[in-house]
Amino acid sequence: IALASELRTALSENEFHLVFQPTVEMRSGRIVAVEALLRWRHPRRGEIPPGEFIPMAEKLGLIRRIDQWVLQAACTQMYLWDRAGVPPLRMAVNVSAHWFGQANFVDDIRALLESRRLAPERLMLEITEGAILRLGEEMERTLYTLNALGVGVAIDDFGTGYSSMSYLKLRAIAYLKIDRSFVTGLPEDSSDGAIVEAMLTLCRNLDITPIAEGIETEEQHRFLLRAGCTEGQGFLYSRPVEPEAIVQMLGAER
Ligand code: G
Ligand code: G
Ligand code: MN
Ligand code: NA
Repeated sequence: IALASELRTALSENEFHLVFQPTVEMRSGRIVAVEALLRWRHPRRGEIPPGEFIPMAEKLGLIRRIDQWVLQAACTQMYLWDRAGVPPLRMAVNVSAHWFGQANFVDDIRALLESRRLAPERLMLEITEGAILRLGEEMERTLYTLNALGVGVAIDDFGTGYSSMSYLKLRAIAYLKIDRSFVTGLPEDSSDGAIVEAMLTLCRNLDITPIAEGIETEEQHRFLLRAGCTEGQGFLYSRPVEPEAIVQMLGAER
């Protein structure tokens, strides 16, 4: 309960910051995107992981303001990287169902992109299957409007939610993030192998870009590459890092 009241002031006290985990193109190893991940630096308890405070923020009705802060901070970071000479990357931002489900969600996104003079194609929004399930018809309209705007939508933690696949028929999902729980057992676990191969076939046939998560070993990388996975993320390539590290990784590459 103490932590909950401190979460209320964390925004105004500047206790949040973002780290960025690179996403690579599997064939080349080139960094093509980053995922913004929220961190709470608590003055006494130190770093608190989002797994602990995001559910709390949802219960307290704070999640929308936090998500808006994250999106603004991520867009500002893109602008700063541009100025530092970092080649344009796609920026992935996690969005909760609470905000995604709001009627004016797309207007907020459009206004933010315009204020930072960012091409919509550079932004990707990650939502979970659970969020899709909760939104119903509202979701359909939001997805189509985002598509028209040029902002890509990714399904995060694909295959772990309590959801059907019928939303894929809308043809409005640009990316599927294959959850780490299916990648961990590769290449030995034949169930994980079968599931991942099926997901990759699905992506290929629906024109969706697959992004595998939690890749930690060369063997996992090789399996996924051979099975046709386009993009990957995981400790094998990079942990989530501070913004300056992205400049060091990519600024020098030019
Ligand atoms: O960074 P870490 O692995 O601890 O993230 C744990 C979970 O918290 C991830 O699954 C991610 O989806 C979620 N998360 C991280 N950053 C954000 C954020 O800015 N907004 C929301 N809604 N969720 C986030
Ligand atoms: O739910 P979401 O996929 O948005 O969360 C990403 C989280 O997964 C981040 O908190 C990040 O720290 C974590 N993560 C990223 N890559 C790896 C990995 O290779 N192994 C493990 N164990 N965790 C990872
Ligand atoms: Mn994510
Ligand atoms: Na995920």
